[in-house]
Amino acid sequence: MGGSSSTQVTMLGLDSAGKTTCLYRLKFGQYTESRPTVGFNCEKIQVENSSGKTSNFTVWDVGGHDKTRPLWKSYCRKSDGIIYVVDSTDKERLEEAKVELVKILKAPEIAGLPVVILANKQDLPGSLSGSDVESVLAMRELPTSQLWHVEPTCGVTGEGLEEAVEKIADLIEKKRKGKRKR
Ligand code: G3D
Ligand code: MG
Repeated sequence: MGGSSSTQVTMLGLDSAGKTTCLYRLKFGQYTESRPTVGFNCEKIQVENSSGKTSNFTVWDVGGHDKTRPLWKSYCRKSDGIIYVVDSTDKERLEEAKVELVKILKAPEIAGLPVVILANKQDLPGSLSGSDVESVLAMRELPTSQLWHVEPTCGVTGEGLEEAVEKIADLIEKKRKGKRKR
């Protein structure tokens, strides 16, 4: 652990789930941000923790009519894990988020990557709890080989975000160890 190792994490979710807000809250260690000047929503941030381990986050909006799909898929090929952000207050769009998640996890570029779901906007009244989000997204119906975790978060206060980043790092490590054993 630590040293010069770095992980690539792709953050995905429907627009307005809170990806950008969460990213801006992830300020531990060094924090640099760049917004490509291209005409679609892609952000990259590098986060360095106290032990010098860096995590590179690339963030994309996903959705039914998303023309950038081939692009984010090719990013996922270089990724070690996925963070998938949902708006826990928007019950209708949680259905859409589920459909997209199932598609994403089936894509050959992504199949087998660990995923952490951010059940975001926990501060708002009427938001579904982490375990309710887990049921709506039918996480337990995913293949048993899929590593996943649901973390309740608030992008505004930052609650749950460090835990989520630690969790994705854990799952990535678990996946690597599992591969080595085989
Ligand atoms: P996106 O990058 O996934 O598209 P954004 O989403 O980060 O732009 O967030 C969309 C809106 O949701 C923003 O509000 C943002 O402030 C709000 N938001 C994000 N996370 C949370 C949260 O945890 N709690 C609350 N209450 N709001 C959140 P606006 O009003 O700017 O559209
Ligand atoms: Mg955004």
